[in-house]
Amino acid sequence: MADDKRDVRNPILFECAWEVANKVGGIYTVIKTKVPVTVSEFGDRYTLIGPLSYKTAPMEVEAEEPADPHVAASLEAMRAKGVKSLYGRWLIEGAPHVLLFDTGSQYHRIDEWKGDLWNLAGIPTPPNDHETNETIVFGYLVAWFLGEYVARQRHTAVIAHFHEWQAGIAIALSRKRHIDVTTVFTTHATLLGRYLCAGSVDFYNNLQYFDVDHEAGKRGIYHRYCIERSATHCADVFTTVSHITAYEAEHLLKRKPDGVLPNGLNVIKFQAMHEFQNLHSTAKGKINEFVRGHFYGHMDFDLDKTLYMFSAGRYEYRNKGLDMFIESLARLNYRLQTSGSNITVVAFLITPASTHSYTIDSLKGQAVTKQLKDTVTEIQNRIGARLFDFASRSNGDFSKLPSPDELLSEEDKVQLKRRIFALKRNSLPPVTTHNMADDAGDPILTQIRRVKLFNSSSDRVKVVFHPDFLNSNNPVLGMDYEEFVRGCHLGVFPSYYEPWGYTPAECTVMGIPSITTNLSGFGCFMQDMIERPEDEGCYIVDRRMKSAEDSVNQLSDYLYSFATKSRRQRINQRNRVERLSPLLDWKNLGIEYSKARQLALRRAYPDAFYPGADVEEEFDFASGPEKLALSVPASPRFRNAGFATPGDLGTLTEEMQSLQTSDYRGYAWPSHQEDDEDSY
Ligand code: U2F
Ligand code: UDP
Ligand code: G6P
Repeated sequence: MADDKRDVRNPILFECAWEVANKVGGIYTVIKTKVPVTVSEFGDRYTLIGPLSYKTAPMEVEAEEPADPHVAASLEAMRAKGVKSLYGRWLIEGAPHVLLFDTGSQYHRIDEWKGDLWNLAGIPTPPNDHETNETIVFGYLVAWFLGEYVARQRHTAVIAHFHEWQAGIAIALSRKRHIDVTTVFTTHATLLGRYLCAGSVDFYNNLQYFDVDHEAGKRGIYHRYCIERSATHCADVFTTVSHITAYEAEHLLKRKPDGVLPNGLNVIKFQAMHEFQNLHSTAKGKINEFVRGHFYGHMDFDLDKTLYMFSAGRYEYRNKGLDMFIESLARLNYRLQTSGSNITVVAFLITPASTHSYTIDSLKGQAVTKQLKDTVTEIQNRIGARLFDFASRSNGDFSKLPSPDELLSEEDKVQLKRRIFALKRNSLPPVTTHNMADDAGDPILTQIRRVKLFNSSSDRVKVVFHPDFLNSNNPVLGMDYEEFVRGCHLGVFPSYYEPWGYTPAECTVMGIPSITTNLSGFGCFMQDMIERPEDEGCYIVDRRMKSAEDSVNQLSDYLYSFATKSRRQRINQRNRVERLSPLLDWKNLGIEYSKARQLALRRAYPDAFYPGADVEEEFDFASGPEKLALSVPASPRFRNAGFATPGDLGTLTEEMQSLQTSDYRGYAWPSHQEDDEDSY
């Protein structure tokens, strides 16, 4: 229940997620990278709330006493009832306040709380779903804390922002218990969307026809779905990370999101404009070394005419479009072969699968090339010593200079021959670097076998499947992911289900061109923001209106035209891509979060915002986080003449200008526009 006496001008913000100081997946990246802009807006009025993991917390958090006496008193009251928590600073850029609850300290109350959840919200919970049990205990602790806090601190408005269903229980509880906070719920995908897409359904054409309860029940996730749906409906403001997920949420969670909060990154600006080009060149050198080792005995291609393409992410074969990538590589191979091209493409697939460590062959490849390199260095040193000796004893007589034969000793030749001999092998360079747990059934390997991309000499497209995330300590391809991306020429992410997709966004800020689809949040975002994304090195495959066959052809065309670019064109394209970075910078995207919070305040405390109220002037949305500086050269052509933030696409801004609290009117799905209007 809103207490109208609360001051809405400098609100307190609690942001709550399962991945606060606890890395599981993409939400951690979202929250961690967003902290600096949120801290610059809220300062000490900002606290993140997450679960306490005794394993990782000591590395992530420095304990501290709360400066806010109401937080201290609330935690003390909870401690008296046995709740364990850790309050301190999260040791990341921005050093925000963080509050972590130990769910284990209250696990004994799980049955009581499950009963309460059933009575309050009709949400059933099975006994053995550990993740849901954790979610319930965590949700009850967060709601308990919020209740304690607002009972003590009665003068300032409190915004509680929650991410994903795992943090969602506290939203329903806050509403049912009339806790005087205003809530925002952001979903980064929908549970049903993930499950349905991973199967083989025609997801997007059937979105409005799914019997959601039945589908959730069939997959054993009805209770989780209920939690997600209750958070969606109980929140004052409901948002997602992209328009495509907004559309999905509208149909699967049955509430139109109020707006879209795109994911940003912390964009690092180098002192020298072209530093990222130099980084590309150095990192490519390291990939070259790996390739020499992996393809030992078959290095019949010129590394100066070799392009590195890659796809990376969690192993969701169909959702991440790995099926489409491999098929397009086969077509690219054929086209490069028939056109007599001298270009070689090495395509990397970086996605974790179950393995039994590296193959002997891939370790051997790196070892024999390293030995060759060491031998060459030794011989080089010996030649240098001999040359120096000859020259210093020549006494000015040029005829005393040695012939090449005298410089390379017989022993050197034998040693070199031995190393070269070790490079011989009878088998083709392997497709994978690891021994797979399920070699025969693995979807990537099965598809590679089907299209026969076996790394033979005549193949212009070679494939390397690295079934693990990258790490600079690895003995094979020992590079960090970021360095690897910088060294590549093109990232390929033809996703079918991708609420946002950080991988192509990361490519963009590193100045590496990438391919995505119009079914990924990021792809749609770029399409909305730039007039001709493909001219800027941001290629978008149409997987919405085209058949799978046509999409594969479009992807192959993109790959082929990229492979036929000159070095100068590639350098130019990297410059263009890098210039798009401000679009993805939290400094510009953070404002969407501000707008969502403002809307939440308006909905909870409408009287504070009536036209003419003194507070009205204070809320000048234009003075939010720094906007995109449009001193950027004429190209890229940003779509919006004014501020290029997604809010201008008609989401939260529109909502607030009209001072209405009706639902979001985002983009209608082209083919279903009329149906949408009928049903809503
Ligand atoms: C989305 O990426 P996420 O990293 O959140 O995707 P996942 O790591 O798959 O997590 C999705 C949820 O599913 C849960 C997990 C998360 O809450 O706990 N989950 C599970 O139940 N079982 C599993 O085996 C694995 C995960 C999104 F997909 C990206 O496009 C966005 O870029 C990202 C950030 O917005 O959010
Ligand atoms: N990534 C990584 N190491 C790798 C490959 C990928 O850390 O070897 C990271 C990558 O930087 C990105 C994340 O994995 O941040 C994948 O995020 P995305 O949003 O593309 O997909 P999600 O897995 O969240 O669905
Ligand atoms: C960067 C470097 C150049 C190098 C180029 C290679 O731009 O600054 O010195 O020639 O990368 O580009 P490529 O696309 O062939 O890897």
